[in-house]
Amino acid sequence: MNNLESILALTSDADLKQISNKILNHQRISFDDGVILFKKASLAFVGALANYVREQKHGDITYFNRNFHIEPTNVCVFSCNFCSYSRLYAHREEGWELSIEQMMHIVQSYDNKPVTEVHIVGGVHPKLNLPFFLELLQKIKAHRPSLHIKGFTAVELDYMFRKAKVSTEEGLKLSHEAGLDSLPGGGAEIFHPEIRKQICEDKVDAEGWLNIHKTAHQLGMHSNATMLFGHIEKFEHRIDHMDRLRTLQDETGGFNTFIPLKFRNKDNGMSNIAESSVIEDMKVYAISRLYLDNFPHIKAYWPMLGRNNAQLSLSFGVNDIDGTIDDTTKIYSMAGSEEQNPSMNTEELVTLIKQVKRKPIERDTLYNVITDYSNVEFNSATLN
Ligand code: V47
Ligand code: SF4
Repeated sequence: MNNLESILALTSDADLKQISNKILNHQRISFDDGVILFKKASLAFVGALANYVREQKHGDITYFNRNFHIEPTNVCVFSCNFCSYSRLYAHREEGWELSIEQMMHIVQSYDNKPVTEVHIVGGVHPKLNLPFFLELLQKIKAHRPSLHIKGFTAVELDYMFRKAKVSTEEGLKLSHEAGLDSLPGGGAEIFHPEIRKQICEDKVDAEGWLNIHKTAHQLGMHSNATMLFGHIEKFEHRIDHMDRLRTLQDETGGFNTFIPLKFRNKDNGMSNIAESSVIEDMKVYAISRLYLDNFPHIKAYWPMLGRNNAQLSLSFGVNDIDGTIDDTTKIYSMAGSEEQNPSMNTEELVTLIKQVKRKPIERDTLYNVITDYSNVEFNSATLN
């Protein structure tokens, strides 16, 4: 009996047996199945199944990329309760807004480095608008045409397009033409209105978020999707969230990666809520892998999760650990993430992946292989 068979043999629960049979027979699990997994299954059970699916799809491959972040501003017109930024609108003296020149300076600081992607994400500043960002996109592309620009959450885009009085399609076309290559997954939070109105009432709703991604896919752009979990949502809300994504993915096929984001509770309007346990976090990764059968990749965002738990997640359905983020991404450090100044170089990332016996592959944003590091040995590779 292999590891998977022995774990499945341990359960006598008829529901769980039926779900595992579906997965082993490559059948889609239902909404109710997803909820049952959260309610009844042990971590070992969902983990073994998720690892089976992960290895069927990707073997031991674990992807990472070389990217850097630009946060144009931390000032935001919205007031999501879980966000440590939202207070800054009231405390403007703590806020920053970068000019195009300053952002180009950041881009130029990577001129001699082999990065393949810039991830642009920030608050929704009341003054920053579509023409400003179109100019930024054009300047980045003119300076370094091969750099993939993954930028602006659906929340930022929705605000910019409404302010510029352009349709979603028009706005995305203009952005794409100016150099925007793909959309990051932020702003999704929890789609269900029961939860959304309590945690982020004033920003784009589920339909708006999904419509922006759908339109981007129709224009040939890829995107990611996140889910902020571990606060006031119930299991049903998590599955509802994934279900809406699975349905859209059936239609467009434009999503690359699903990124569950663990809620961190430092210094925000939801600090009274305890953070989820590592066991719960791993269950979320595993059940995401099982539910989102049409998503190619599940990503653990290591600056939020910490390095050890990112390693652990590679046995629970995750096959991507983001990139060699090399900056001070304040949205996470301010919310209490493990990593205050997240940065890992390639050697450290490769070591982290090899330590758990997976195969490190550097990818570009669209998952084209750049370098297979399986046989590359670093002399001084140590990780604490
Ligand atoms: O949507 C804000 C999250 C997201 C907190 O597409 C918090 O590759 C936890 O979407 N606790 C933005 N999370 C970041 C994002 C992202 C990150 C990495 C990769 C990609 C990608 C996208 O940050 C927001 C929100 O869900 N966030 N505050 C908090 N207290
Ligand atoms: Fe603004 Fe995003 Fe923070 Fe919400 S999560 S307050 S939209 S920066």
